[in-house]
Order: sequence, then C-alpha cells, then structure tokens
Amino acid sequence: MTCHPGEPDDTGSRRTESCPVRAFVTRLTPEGRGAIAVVRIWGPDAVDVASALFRPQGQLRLDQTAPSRLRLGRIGEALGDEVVAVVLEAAVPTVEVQCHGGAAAVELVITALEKAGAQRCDRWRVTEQAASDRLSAEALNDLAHAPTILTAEILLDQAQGAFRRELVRLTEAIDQQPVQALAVVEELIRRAAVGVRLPPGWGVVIAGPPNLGKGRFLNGLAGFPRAIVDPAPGTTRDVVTIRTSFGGWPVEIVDTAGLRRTEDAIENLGIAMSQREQERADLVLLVLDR
Ligand SMILES: Nc1nc2c(ncn2[C@@H]2O[C@H](COP(=O)(O)OP(=O)(O)O)[C@@H](O)[C@H]2O)c(=O)[nH]1
Ligand SMILES: [Mg+2]
Repeated sequence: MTCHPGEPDDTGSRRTESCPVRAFVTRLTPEGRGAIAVVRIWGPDAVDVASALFRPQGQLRLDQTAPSRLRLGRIGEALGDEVVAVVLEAAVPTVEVQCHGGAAAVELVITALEKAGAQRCDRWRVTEQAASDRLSAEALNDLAHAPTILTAEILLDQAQGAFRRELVRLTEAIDQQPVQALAVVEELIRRAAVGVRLPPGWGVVIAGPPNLGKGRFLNGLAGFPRAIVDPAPGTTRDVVTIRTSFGGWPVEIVDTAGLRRTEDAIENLGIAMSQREQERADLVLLVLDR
C-alpha cells in the first residue's frame, strides 16, 4: 500500500494502523558535494521527530518555534552537524534541515532522523507531490541535473506545465483548425527527440583509422589534454569521454580506438568497443586521411 503520511483516511482520522510510517525523510538537494544540503522531514510526527533530535543553540525547542523561523542548532550523534532547521507552513507537518553538503554530513543527519523513527525515502516522492502531473514531476527531477542554462530553462518551462499548455492548445485547435492541429502534433513529435536528450545530452563518437588526430581533436574540443596523443598507431584502446556543450546543448564526446586489422588482442577489444559506441551514438564523426 502506498503510504502518504498526513493524509486523512476514509474515516477522516489520521492513518495509524494501516500506515505505520508517521514521518518520512529525504535529501532534497541533488546527490553530489555542495556547500549546503537540504533534508526534508514530513508526516504527522515530522515536527516531533525533528524536535527530539535538534539541539538548539538557544533556549526554545524546535516544536516551540514559530513556523518559518530559522533556528541554528545541531543534529546527529556525538558533536553532530551544525544545521539550520525550520518548521514549514504546509498542509502536512514539514521540517527542513539545512546541513553541510558533504555526503558524510548529510548521512549523519538522515541516519539520526531514521533512528528517531523517520523512514528514509526517495526525493521523487516530494517531487511528485510538488508537481501538477507526471511530466512536470519528471522535468522537476531532471532540472536538478540540468548541465546548462539552456537545458535548465527548457526543463523549468516543462516543470511549469509547458506540455500541458500545448495539449490544451491542441485540443482547442482540433475542431476549429485541424490543419494547424496537425502542425502542433508534428512539432511536439519533433521536439520529443530533443526532450529525451535533456539532461543527458547527445552522444558523439569520434571514429576512424588510427593515427589521424582523433585524440588531438577530442583534446581540442575539451580544452585540456584528456586523451593520450602519440605518433604510435593503436595508442587508444579504451573509450575516452568528455562532457561539454555547444551553444548550450549538452554533448558527450567519445574518442575510441582507431579501426584497423590487428593481431593485438587488447587493441581488438578497443575496436569492438568503438563499434558498440558507434551503434548507440547520435552522431559518428568519421575522421579520414585526405
Ligand atoms: N601535423 C599534424 N599532426 C597531428 C595533427 N593532429 C594530430 N597529429 C599528430 O598525429 C599523431 C596521432 O595523433 P592522435 O591524436 O593520437 O591520433 P589518433 O590515433 O587518431 O587518436 C600524433 O603524433 C599527433 O601529434 C594535426 O592536425 N597536424
Ligand atoms: Mg587516439
């Protein structure tokens, strides 16, 4: 059964027996190191759970603090992490804890909350609640990983219902201007190919015979010496990847082993890898000797 803490059940009372989870905890900010991370606790017992752990710098406990007031204190075993906690004004009791952003600090805080009775869950649950529909939720989720401003702008637009607005426009046009409606459908299908590339980007593979400057080309695009460049043919065996963007569009560029007949077993593995990469690429840049 899906558990939504804080939602009244059919009888109007808070779920207790059918739903034992009285507080959920998740990290709101994306994975990876940052100066600050935000941890959210929500559910009927969220304020109690957080307040029991929060060691305020001042006198008042967290559950005695007015909503929206930021409080400095500590959470976590031993010294714990120095955090800012705030009770939010929300339909479901909710507390947000801003802790240090390193993986260990976040883990310290979440583990403490788990031990106090909160159930750890995926950020997706919060995203789903915040968004108006599934597509907006996915866009909001992807927004956390947007590699460029352009992709962030598109994903933000989607998170705010761009697709839904297009569908409304489409349904209005179907009766009155069917030709225009068809054009909208075609445009949406065309843009779908772009949408699925956000945020991972497009895959570009550099391939071709050995010793033609593929590695040097990759390094030029990267702006730093990523691949080994050497006069000896067959130097590149592994797949060498960089992430960059062109005009705001994210691209993953993959340099691969030069394609030739060889007795070298390791080089042959590299050539097989190159062929696999070419099959799944959006674009293969074949480098040839003129
Ligand atoms: N003259 C000249 N030499 C190049 C150029 N690009 C690469 N090379 C040289 O060609 C050799 C092979 O280059 P590399 O990038 O390793 O080729 P790959 O085997 O295709 O990856 C190296 O000695 C490079 O210095 C270029 O544009 N001009
Ligand atoms: Mg090479």
